[in-house]
Amino acid sequence: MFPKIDGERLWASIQDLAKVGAYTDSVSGLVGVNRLALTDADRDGRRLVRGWFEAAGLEVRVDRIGNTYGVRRGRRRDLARIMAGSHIDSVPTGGAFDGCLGVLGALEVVRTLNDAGLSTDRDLEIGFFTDEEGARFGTDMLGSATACGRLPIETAYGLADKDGTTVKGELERIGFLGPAPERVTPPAAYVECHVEQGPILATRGRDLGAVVGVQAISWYELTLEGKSAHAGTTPMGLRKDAGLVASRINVELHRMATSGVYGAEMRATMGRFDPVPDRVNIVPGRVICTVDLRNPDDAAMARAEADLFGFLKALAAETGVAITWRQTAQTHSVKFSEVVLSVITARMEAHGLSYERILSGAGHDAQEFAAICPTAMIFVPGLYDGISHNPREYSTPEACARGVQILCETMLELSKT
Ligand code: HGY
Ligand code: MN
Ligand code: MN
Repeated sequence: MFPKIDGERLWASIQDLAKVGAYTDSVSGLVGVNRLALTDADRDGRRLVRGWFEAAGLEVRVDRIGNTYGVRRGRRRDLARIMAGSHIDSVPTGGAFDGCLGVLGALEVVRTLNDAGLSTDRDLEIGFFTDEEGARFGTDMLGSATACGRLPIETAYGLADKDGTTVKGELERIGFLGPAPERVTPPAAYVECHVEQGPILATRGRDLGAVVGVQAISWYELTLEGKSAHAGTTPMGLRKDAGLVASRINVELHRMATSGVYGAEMRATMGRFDPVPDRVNIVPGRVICTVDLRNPDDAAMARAEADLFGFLKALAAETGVAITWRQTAQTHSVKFSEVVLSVITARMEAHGLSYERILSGAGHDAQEFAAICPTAMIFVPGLYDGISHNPREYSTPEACARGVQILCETMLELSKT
């Protein structure tokens, strides 16, 4: 018999956390969430959730990269623990669910076990990881990649935002540069509950998703150096227009992604496009822009990158605009554990829930844990085509409760010895 999670308490926690960093979106008029990593809003969200961890009787620690964990002791401390978590930092135009459902869902599991007076064989450890989004310091899964050993902490500390402010400086400023070592010992298993952030589950009428893995991700920052010039007096043939070159790169990205040459699932995005001097009557002399490539197939990703580099070199030679680039994030495609997935799907079937085995289009902290322990994820469908990284992000109280009930039961099953 499994305890029933309290869906209303879960929903209330999600809504309470969403108030931290709430903003009214200038485009949609909707209230969204802006808790960009290591800002004051992120600090306030961290303090709130850490307080909830403490109130739930967890042994709380903050590590050297700001990851924050809470441990609920089991009977057999000699055994490896079961972990669950996600992130509470957001993109600047975020919603209430991305990451938060996984952290507050894990907290709801603890609260439920406390209410039921249930103990477990293994320790349960929940947590939130620093800067999963990468939207400020330029690389995603920063905290969990450091915890699991993909990113050296000195590299993480040295990353800086557009203003040159470093990760380390911000951790110190907000009081979340903790003393605990950043590397984790491998847990027995890691499970994460997350909104799907896409249209598949809702379109197919599925209650939940059993996430089989994550596609490859590759981010680049490009610097285009042309020549700023008078928009009225400079003949078209004499220009070195960095803005035009950036636009041609964006068109090429779209052509590549829709060509089918790199597989039907390839996605490419130029999310950042910063022209300088950014004035109506000046030909942009410089543009800093970004490229976000996604592909479920590592080999196809590598081909796309090589072809893109070839395009950039030829474009520079043709236009006289210098193009340099640096990779800011790279994660290969990840397969999750069939053992953990079998527990997740067994619990879904026990509840008569419909589900889809689904590959994640978005990156997640779980993909870092997949490198060190058996890992899998539970997806909860979103409304409005599952839109995310947008204030319209929404899932229902019922769907969130279903996902967290399966998280609870999966953790309890995995905790058994
Ligand atoms: O970019 C991603 O896939 C994630 O939201 N950080
Ligand atoms: Mn997320
Ligand atoms: Mn996200």
